[in-house]
Amino acid sequence: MPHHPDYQKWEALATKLMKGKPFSSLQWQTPEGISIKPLYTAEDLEGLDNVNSLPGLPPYVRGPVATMYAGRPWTIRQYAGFSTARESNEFYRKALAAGQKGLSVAFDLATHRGYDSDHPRVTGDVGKAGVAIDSVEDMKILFDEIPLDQMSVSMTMNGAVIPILASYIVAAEEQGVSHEKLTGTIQNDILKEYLTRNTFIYPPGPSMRIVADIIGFCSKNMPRYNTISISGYHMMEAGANSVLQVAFTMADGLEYVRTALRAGMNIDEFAPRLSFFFGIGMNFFMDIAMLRAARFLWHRLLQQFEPKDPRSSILRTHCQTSGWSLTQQDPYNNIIRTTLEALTSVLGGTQSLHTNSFDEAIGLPTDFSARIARNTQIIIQEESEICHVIDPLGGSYYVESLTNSIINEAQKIIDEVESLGGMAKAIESGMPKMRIEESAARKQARIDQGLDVIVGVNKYQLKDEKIDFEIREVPASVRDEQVDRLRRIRGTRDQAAVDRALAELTKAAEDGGNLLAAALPAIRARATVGEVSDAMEKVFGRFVSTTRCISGAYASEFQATSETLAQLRGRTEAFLQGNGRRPRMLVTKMGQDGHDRGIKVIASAYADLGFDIDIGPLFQTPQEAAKMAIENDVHVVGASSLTAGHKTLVPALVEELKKQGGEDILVVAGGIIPPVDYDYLYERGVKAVFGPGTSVIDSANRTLDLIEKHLGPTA
Ligand code: SCD
Repeated sequence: MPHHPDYQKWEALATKLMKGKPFSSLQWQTPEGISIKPLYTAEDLEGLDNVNSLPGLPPYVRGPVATMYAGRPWTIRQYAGFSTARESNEFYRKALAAGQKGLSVAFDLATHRGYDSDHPRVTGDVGKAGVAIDSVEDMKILFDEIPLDQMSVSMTMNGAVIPILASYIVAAEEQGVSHEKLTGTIQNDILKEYLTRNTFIYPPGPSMRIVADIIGFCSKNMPRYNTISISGYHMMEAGANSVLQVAFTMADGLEYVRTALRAGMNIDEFAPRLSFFFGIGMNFFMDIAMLRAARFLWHRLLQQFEPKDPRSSILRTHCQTSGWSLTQQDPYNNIIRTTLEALTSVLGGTQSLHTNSFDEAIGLPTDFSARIARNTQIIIQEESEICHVIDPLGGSYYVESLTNSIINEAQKIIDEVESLGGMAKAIESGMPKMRIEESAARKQARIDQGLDVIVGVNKYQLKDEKIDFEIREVPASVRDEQVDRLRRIRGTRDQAAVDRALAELTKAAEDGGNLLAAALPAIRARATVGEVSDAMEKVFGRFVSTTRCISGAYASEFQATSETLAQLRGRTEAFLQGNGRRPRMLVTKMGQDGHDRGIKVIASAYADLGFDIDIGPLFQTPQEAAKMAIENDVHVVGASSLTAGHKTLVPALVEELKKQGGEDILVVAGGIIPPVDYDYLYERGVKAVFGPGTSVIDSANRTLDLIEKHLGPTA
C-alpha cells in the first residue's frame, strides 16, 4: 500500500464510486504485457534509474540536446515521392515554400528492388508508391533548384542503397556540392527488411557488408551525413507492440555497431552518425515512454563498446505517425489520430517528424491532404507554445514509471536476442518475425471482437459512407516516360566507359573493395540503377525469402464464449464434410510490394478458422500466382495490394487464370484500394474487395459464401 498520507482517504473515496466492483477491475494489461494502475504517485518513482537526469546529458532520457525545442524545433520532414522525378521535384519545392524544413524521398518499388523501369517484373510498380529513379539524370531532376549543400535530405533506401546513394552524391557533385557538405540520412537498414519490409536484393551476408561499406565511406567523406536510420517503424506497422519495436530496433543497432567494428572502424568514428526511426501509434503515453526508454537503453547498451565521445551513445531519431492506424472508413478521423500521434512524438522528444496524410488508407496523398498533414506540425510548433519548455513530462509519475517498465521489458527481449547470437542470427531463427506476427494477429482478434475500439470501423460506423475528396492516381504513362529516358541515356553515353566501370564494381564485390566508392564512377558514366545492382548481383546473387505462418494466436485471443468464431469454424467443418476437403485459398502479393502484414494476418487467422491456406512467395508475377493457384488446386486467390498496383496486377491475375485453365478459381482482393476502383475490379472478374478495416471474420464468411455459391448445391 502506498505511503502517501492521504492514500487511504483516496482509496475510500474511490471504493465508494466503484459500487461494489473490485478495485483490481481498474487495472489494465497492455498488449506489451505491462500492468497499468489507475493512479500513480511519487512512490512509483523511487529507485528508478531513468528519473532525474537533464536533457543533453547521460542517459539522455529527457532528450539528446540540452535546449531541445526551446533552442530549435524538430525538423518537419514529410516523406514523399511519386510518379516522375519532375513531378516529385515540383511537389517538394511547393512543400518547402509552405513551411516544410527537410526532405524525405520515397522511391518506387522498382527502384527499391534494383530494377530499371523497363524490367518486365515491375510493370505494375513504376512511379506508384514513390518516385521512379533509373539514373543520375533522374536524381538531378529530383533536386533541381534544391541546393544540396543547404537542404538535409533523407532517402528511404535499403535494397538498392549503393546505386541510389551514389546517384545522390553524383547529382550533388554536378550541382557543385562537395561530399563533405552533404547533410541528411540514408535508411540503409537492411536487417529490418528481412524482418518486415522486404525490399532486400541480396542475401544477408553481402547486404551487411554494403551497410558497413556505406558507414565506412560516409564517416570518412561525409561527416555531416547520417549513415543509417535504424528503423523500428516498419516493425510497428507489421504489428509489433511498443516493447517489441524498441527491443528489436536496439538489437538491430547493436548488430550494426558490431559490423562496423568488425570492419575495422573505431566506435567514435561512426557511432555519432547512427540515427534511429520509430513508429508512433495510438497508445499516447506508451509511445512517449517508448522514445524515452529508447534513449536510455541505447546509452546503456553502447557503454560496452567504451566510447570516448559522448555523442556516440546519444540516440537521435525521426518519427512517423502510424499508417496502419489510419482508416478508410470516416477518413477525416485520421486527422485527429495523426495529431495525437504527432503530439506523442513531440512529447517523446523526436528530432524529425513525418505526419501522415488522412487519405493514406485510400490512396496517395494529394496536395490538399499533404497540406493538412504538414500544417499539423506547423500548428504544434508555431501556435501551441509547446516548444518553449524542455521535456514537460519529465518527472511525471506515470510516464516515468511506464518508461521504466518499457526499459525492463525491452531489455529482457534484447537479452533473448543476444543469447541467440545477435539480431542477424535471431532473424535467421525466425524468432523476431514470429513475435511480431503473433502480436499482429492478437491485435486483429481484439479489433474483430470490438475490444480495441476504432471509431468508424468497429464502433460508431457511418451508414452511408461516401468519399468526397480527390484521390491522386499515377498514370501508367509514367512508365513509358521512364523507359524513353532510359533509351536516350543508353543511346548517348560512352558504353565502353560504362562497361569498364561496371566491371570494376563487380571486381570490388569479389575482392572486398568499398562498394560505394566503386559505384561512383559507374554512376558518373551514366550506368543505371538496374545495371549497378546487376553488377553486384553477379557476385552476391538475389535473395529469396521463405514465408512461414504462425498459428493459434488469432483464435486464442478470442473470448472462449465467442459465437462468431464457433459459427465460422462450424461452417468450414461442414464444408469439409460436404466436399471432402477444406476451403482452400492462396494469398499472394504480386509485383514488388513487400508489405505483408495483411496477408500474414489473413493467412494465420483463416487457418485458425478452418481454411487451408497457401502463401505465395513475395514478388510473384500474375503468371506465377496463377500457376501456383492451379497447381495447388485452390478455390480462391486472395490478392493483397498496398502500393497502388491493384489496377494492373489483379486483372492480370484473372486473365492469367483463364489463360492457364484455372477459370474456376475465384479472385478476391484486399488492401489499400480506393473505393472508386472497386467497380473497375469487379468488371474485370474480381469477386470481392476487402478494404482496410474489414473484420477478418466478415471477410472469411463472405469468401466462404462466394466459394459455396460457385461450387453450387453440392457444396
Ligand atoms: C538540433 N540542433 C540544435 C538543436 N537541435 N542546435 C542547437 N540547439 C538545438 N536545440 C542541431 C543538430 O545538432 C544538428 O546539427 C542540426 O541542428 C539538425 O538537427 P537534427 O536533430 O540532427 O535534425 P535533422 O537534421 O532533421 O536529423 C534528424 C535525424 C536524421 C538525426 C533523426 O537521421 C533524420 O532526419 N532522419 C529522417 C529519416 C527519415 O526521414 N525517414 C523516412 C522513413 P549537426 O548535424 O551539425 O549535429 C520513411 C519510411 O521508411 C516510411 C515507411 C516505408 O516506406 O516503408
